Amino acid sequence: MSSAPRVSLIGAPTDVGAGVRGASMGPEALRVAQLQPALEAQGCDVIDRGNLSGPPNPWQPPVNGYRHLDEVVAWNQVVHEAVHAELQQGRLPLLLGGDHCLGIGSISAVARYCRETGKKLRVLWLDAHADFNTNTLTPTGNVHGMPVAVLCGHGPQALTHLGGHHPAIKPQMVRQIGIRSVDAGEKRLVHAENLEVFDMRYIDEMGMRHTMEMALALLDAQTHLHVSFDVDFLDAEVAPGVGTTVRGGPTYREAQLCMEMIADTGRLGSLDVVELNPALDVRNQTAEVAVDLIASLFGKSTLMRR
Ligand code: B3U
Ligand code: MN
Ligand code: MN
Repeated sequence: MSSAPRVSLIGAPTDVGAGVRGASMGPEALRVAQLQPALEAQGCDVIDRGNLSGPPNPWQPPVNGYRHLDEVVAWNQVVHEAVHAELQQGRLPLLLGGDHCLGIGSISAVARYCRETGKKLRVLWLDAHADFNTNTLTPTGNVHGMPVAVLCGHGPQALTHLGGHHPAIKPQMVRQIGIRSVDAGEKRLVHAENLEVFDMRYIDEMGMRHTMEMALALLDAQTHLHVSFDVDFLDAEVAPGVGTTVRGGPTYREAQLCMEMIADTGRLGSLDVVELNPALDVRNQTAEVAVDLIASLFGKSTLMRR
């Protein structure tokens, strides 16, 4: 990284998009795991903006295939404005989720900023899930299973038009890594939209190094790289503190290499860390692993000089 970025931590303590409660405690768990000092050790200037506020989780069943749509919209509106404001100030927004529905507000803001500044957007979606459901495809109605589809234009108008541009992004801007759980209808949409997915089989066969070379190909000086890090990307043995664990994810070492190779591009412009669920964690270990990985994403390396 040429110069250490100026990072703004933005807490979004909600689980309105999730099927299991507890991701609302994620921001504080990351702070307790010393996220800010870990970033400062990499030379970052860090401001913690504290937590955004929004409606409580009403814990209701889905309506028209969406659970808590009004609350999801409200949270994403505040996230959108907060993320956009940081980018406009030349800072790197680090969204502390909260569940992954918040990627809608965050990435629509990044996309808007890229349109305003003529940058090219590349989104890396690190996740066990494709998050490409719609209200007719979803088995649960949980909006955290839908953010990529919404960003690509499939969803309710209140979410798809959040940044004033529809669709917010094109599927070609996205690379998904670590995927190992996709619902049947969702899988058809992934193929129909030509979403580029490096699933666990691909990583098993080709290795993380080759996977990341592919996912990071064709970046240039004009590229803004957004990383949306769903903590359930990691193997459940390393990261038990998430609501929807899926066996067979990247190991700690594979995840480290993934983060280091992203750092080496020098193009990281914004980050979401979502789905951390302290209610399911063991002595905050998942938060600590996430902080270790975020340090690598910001350039921490054992021997190489920065
Ligand atoms: N695909 C399932 C499960 C799921 C997606 N994202 C998470 N879980 N975290 C769904 O509900 O859409
Ligand atoms: Mn996700
Ligand atoms: Mn997930």
